[in-house]
Amino acid sequence: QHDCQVSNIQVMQNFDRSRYTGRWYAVAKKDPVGLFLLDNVVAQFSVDESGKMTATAHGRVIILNNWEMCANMFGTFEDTPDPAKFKMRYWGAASYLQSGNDDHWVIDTDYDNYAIHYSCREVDLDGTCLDGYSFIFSRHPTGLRPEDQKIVTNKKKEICFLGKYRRVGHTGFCESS
Ligand code: AZE
Repeated sequence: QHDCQVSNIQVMQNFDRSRYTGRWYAVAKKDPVGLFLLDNVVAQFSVDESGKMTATAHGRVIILNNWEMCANMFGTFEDTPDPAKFKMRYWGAASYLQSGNDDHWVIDTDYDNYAIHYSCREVDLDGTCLDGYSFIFSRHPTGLRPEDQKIVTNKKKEICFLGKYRRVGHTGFCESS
C-alpha cells in the first residue's frame, strides 16, 4: 500500500477517542507550505460530555517581522464516517495567528506511547498529496521508545512522508504561557 494515493491511506482501525485524550508531545513534524508551528509543540485532546473531540495546542511560531511567540491554538473536530478521520476547525487565541479547516487523520496509535497524525491540505491531480503536514506524537517528552520507532518509520513510509520530517525540540519556550 505505497501508491501514495491519499484516498488509499490506511488509518487507525476502531479509533477510540477517549483513550486518545490527554497530553501529547510532538517529537517530529512534516511541514506544510507556509507558516507553521516551529517547535515546543504540545497538544491536549479532550472529549466533552456529548462525545465531541476538542483540542488545544501550543507551539513556538515566528510571525510577521520576526516576532517570536508562543501560539496558543484551539481545535474542534467534526466527525466523519471513518472514526479515525476528522475535519479540524482551528484558530489561535490571538487573531493574528492562523485559522483554518484541515483534515485530521489518526494513522496509528497505541494510545499510551505514540501517535501518528496526518493532514493533507491539497490533493494533486494524480491523487497524491501536494501540500500536507504530519505530527509524530509521544506521551513522553523525552521522545519515542526504541520499540515504537520501527512502527513509526513504517507508517511514515506508508503515508509517503518518509524523509520529510524534522525533529521537534522541547526547550520549555511555551511552558510559562
Ligand atoms: C494540532 C493538534 C490539535 C490541535 C491543533 C493542531 C494544529 C495547529 C496548527 C497551528 C498553526 C499555527 C500557526 C500560527 C502562526 C494538529 C497540532 C489546533 C496547525 C501557523
